[in-house]
Formats: sequence, structure tokens, C-alpha cells
Amino acid sequence: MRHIISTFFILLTFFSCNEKEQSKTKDSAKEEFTQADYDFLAIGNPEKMSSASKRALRNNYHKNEEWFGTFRNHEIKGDVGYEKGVIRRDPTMVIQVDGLYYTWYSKSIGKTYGFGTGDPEKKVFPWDKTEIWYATSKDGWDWKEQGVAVTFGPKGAYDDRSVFTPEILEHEGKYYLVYQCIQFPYVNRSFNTVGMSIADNPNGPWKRLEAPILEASKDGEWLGEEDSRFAVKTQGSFDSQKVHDPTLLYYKDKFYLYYKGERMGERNTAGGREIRWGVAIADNIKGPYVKSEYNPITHSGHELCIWKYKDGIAMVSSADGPERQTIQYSPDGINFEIMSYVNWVPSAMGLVTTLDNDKHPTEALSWGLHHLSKNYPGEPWWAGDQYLARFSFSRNRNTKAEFAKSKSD
Ligand code: AAL
Repeated sequence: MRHIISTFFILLTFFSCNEKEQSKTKDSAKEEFTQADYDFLAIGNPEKMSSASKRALRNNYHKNEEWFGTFRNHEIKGDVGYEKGVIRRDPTMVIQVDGLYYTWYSKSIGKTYGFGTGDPEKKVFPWDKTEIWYATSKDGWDWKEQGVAVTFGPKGAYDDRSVFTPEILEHEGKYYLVYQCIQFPYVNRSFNTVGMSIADNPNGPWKRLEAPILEASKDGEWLGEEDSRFAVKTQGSFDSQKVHDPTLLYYKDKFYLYYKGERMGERNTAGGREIRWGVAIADNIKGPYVKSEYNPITHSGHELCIWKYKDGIAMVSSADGPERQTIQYSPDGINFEIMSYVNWVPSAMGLVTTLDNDKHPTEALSWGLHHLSKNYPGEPWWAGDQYLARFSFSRNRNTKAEFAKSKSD
């Protein structure tokens, strides 16, 4: 009997503690919002809230004012603007060395034919048979092309067909280019890899690593023999076919290699392509890079645009998925939340690394480079040319002073 009574008291204590815990959680959830929040959002009666009002409170948009703004496009001068028959695309971040701005990008010359020509030597995409070139500028407007930085690897190597979509990281006096690689032949079912080249000077010479630093997970299963990347038995992980747009950041004493993944048998979702991002983390800059167990870390976006802000990581999600055209922030580099929505996102943004990122949430976006496309009537999109341009981001004019200034502009 004594036994039964003591068990009863233990259970009673457990349930009353648990109830206290629960009501504490409920209270703290309630306490997150103040009368000022309700007033700002014009919520007259917090006991009777519509879904939209609850979402507005939960998503905090009224507190994220400083993350909103507008992108604009600007033409640049010099060698890397529009040139017929020349592809210049996917610029890296813009770094500054000895007073000169540097950027690297994919460059190729010659007609694109698409897949299925029967000739494996023919260029299939604008970024096929592409090398990594670089340009410099004194003012960020007038750019001078300097030449090739990284070319294809030797025949039979992982990078013997195309090296493209580079990103740059300067770390402890050395320069690291990370980029996509394709091995011959380039077919619809090609799996791509991420390569790395290292230099002591931004003008090179660049030394490539013998092996890629990241590979597609290849854990889906193709259906049939036809070269279709949509015919699959199983799709596999979010990055089963492609690891794209590598972007390397030094963060919390480790190297964070962010990338875009594409699955075998890609589907459409939310009116766009099935695109997700992942991250692979290493202690040593040359790897091994270990894919995070939390991947995928986004369910939207296209070319990566990612930067350090305060203790966390911020990013712009561009073209695809339900969260396209948003700016997001994560306190730990893994768990991103939407902070704002934007009207239009430039393609393949290369941010400027010398800006004072912590000054303002969108300071890192003040200006940078991106690419534009020129398509020709009657030709498919992939037969068009791409060229570099400059973007800027201006904050919404919503303080009284800014509004007054905007009227006098
Ligand atoms: C871009 C990027 C990658 C793709 C191709 C060239 O938008 O996502 O770089 O491979 O298109």
C-alpha cells in the first residue's frame, strides 16, 4: 500500500511540474508580443486573431524593417560588359587587393549547340567548355579583363571538360577559388563536382587540387538508358546529381562550403524548379568537407548569395522555390528564417567583401556584380550571351527623414 501511495505522489508531482512547465511556455509565448506589437499591426483584439494576424506576429515582419529594400541594375564600363558571341557569367565576390578590385567569372567563346547533336565535342550549355577568367577595376565601374586564371584539367581528370561558376576566398594571405567542374563527355546525366585552385597572389599562378573537394551524392537511380535526367526510379538526396554554385566562408573557425543541390529526376515545385541548398563543413580549407546532417538548409533559391552578418549568416534566395525573392538570416549558418521580400534579385550576385557588413543587415548588398542575359529572337535561351553588370541595393525610404529626402532628390 505504502508503495502505491508513494507512486501516486511521484506521479502527482510530475504532472503538476509538467503543467507548470507547460503554462510557463504558454506564458512566454504570449509574452513575446506586446501591446506595441498589436498596435503596430492594427490588431484590435489579440483574443480574436485571423490567420494573417497570427502569421504577421509569428514571422516578425514588423520588426524586420531594416532588411527590406530594392535591387537595381547598372551597366559597367570596360571589357566585361555585353560582347556578341562571348559568355561572361557567374562573377565571384569582389575582393580588393592593393587598392584594386578583383573578380573572377566563367568565360567561353563559341556557339552553344545544346544536347543530342551526336558530337560530344559540341558545346551543350553557355557554361560548357568554359574557363575561369578574371578582371580588375580601380573604381568597381570600369573593368579590365586580365586573362585566364584556371583552365581545364588534364584529359581524363574530373575537370577536363569545363570549369565554371567560381567563388573566391582570401584566407591568411592565400587565395582560394572554388568552382564547378565537368568531366568529358557533358551529357544530361552528368554528375558534376566542385574543384579548388590555390594561389599566393590574386594574379596567380593557380594550382589545382588533384581531386574534387565535393561531389554529388549520386544516391538516386536512373530509369532506362536514354540520356534523360528526368527519367528515374528513385530521386535520392537533394544533391544526388549536381553540386553547384559553391561559396566558401570562414565561419566559427571552420570552413563552410555552401552549395546548391539538384536532384536526379528534378521536379517542378511552387511554379519553379526543385532547388535546395546545402552546406559541407571542414576544419581544413582543403577538406575533407562533410555534408551537414541538416541538409537541405533551404527549399528555394538559385545561385548562392551568402555573407557573414554579426554572429550569423545572411543570404538572398533568388529564383526558384516557394521562398524565392527573399532575404533570410540564420544565427548559426544552418537554420534560416525569412527576414524580408524583394522585388527582383540579380542573377549570380558577387558581393563586395570590403564592405562593413555589420553596419546594417543589408550593408553587404550595397553594390556588387551580377550577370545579365541577351537572348536572340528565334533562338533558345541557352543560345544567348551573358555578360557582367553591376547591382545596387537601396533600403526602403520609410523614416520621415528619408521620405523627406526622397522627395527632394
Ligand atoms: C547557374 C548556376 C550554375 C549552373 C549554371 C552555371 O545559374 O546555378 O552555374 O551550373 O547556371
